[in-house]
Amino acid sequence: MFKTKRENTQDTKRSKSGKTTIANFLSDSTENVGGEYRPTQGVRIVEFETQNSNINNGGFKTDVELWDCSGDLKFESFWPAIYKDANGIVFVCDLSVPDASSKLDYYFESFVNQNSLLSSKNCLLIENVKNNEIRVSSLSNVFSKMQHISINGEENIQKLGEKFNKYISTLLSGVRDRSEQDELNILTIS
Ligand SMILES: Nc1nc2c(ncn2[C@@H]2O[C@H](COP(=O)(O)OP(=O)(O)OP(=O)(O)O)[C@@H](O)[C@H]2O)c(=O)[nH]1
Ligand SMILES: [Mg+2]
Repeated sequence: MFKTKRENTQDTKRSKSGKTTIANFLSDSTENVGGEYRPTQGVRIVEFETQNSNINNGGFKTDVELWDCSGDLKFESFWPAIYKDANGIVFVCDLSVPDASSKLDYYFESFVNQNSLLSSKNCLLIENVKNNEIRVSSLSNVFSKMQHISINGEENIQKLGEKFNKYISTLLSGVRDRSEQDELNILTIS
């Protein structure tokens, strides 16, 4: 979170970790950090094409549908519709917020542990170090072992696109392996 001291009670219920800012950057590569805060109402679907950096994929472009969720628990009833059929989950955190780690654990339990197709291997953690604020929350075991990108909005958000593409490549390989396995299963059954 941003300026903790100035936040009101309503704001502390929200995550404000930078999910929408990052989703906008990934979808159209415009850097607009520090703009006016507009809390996401439930979920917003962003579609874009990414260049695949994995050499095995021959540089093919991949269509990505990114569901940018609100961090506000009042939208929790939306979550099952969000994680259903998801190929991966990207967590965005701001560890300058004291309860960031416990919130992450709760989101992991709610999104990843409820979907049998997901595990921490399909997940990515983006740590948004806004304004170089001090880390006061430490990651639990599951998050400290996860693929991790650390960004400072103003300094290196540009590097995020490249790293995100690598993450998409790993997801794509997993999806392909699963569909090949499904085809084999069908052949075995028939
Ligand atoms: N200075 C700075 N501001 C940022 C950064 N990332 C996000 N912000 C600002 O922080 C506020 C919240 O960012 P959002 O991207 O809307 O946060 P969110 O995680 O989508 O929030 P919810 O939709 O409420 O869950 C906005 O005013 C952003 O402009 C950053 O890296 N640096
Ligand atoms: Mg948002």
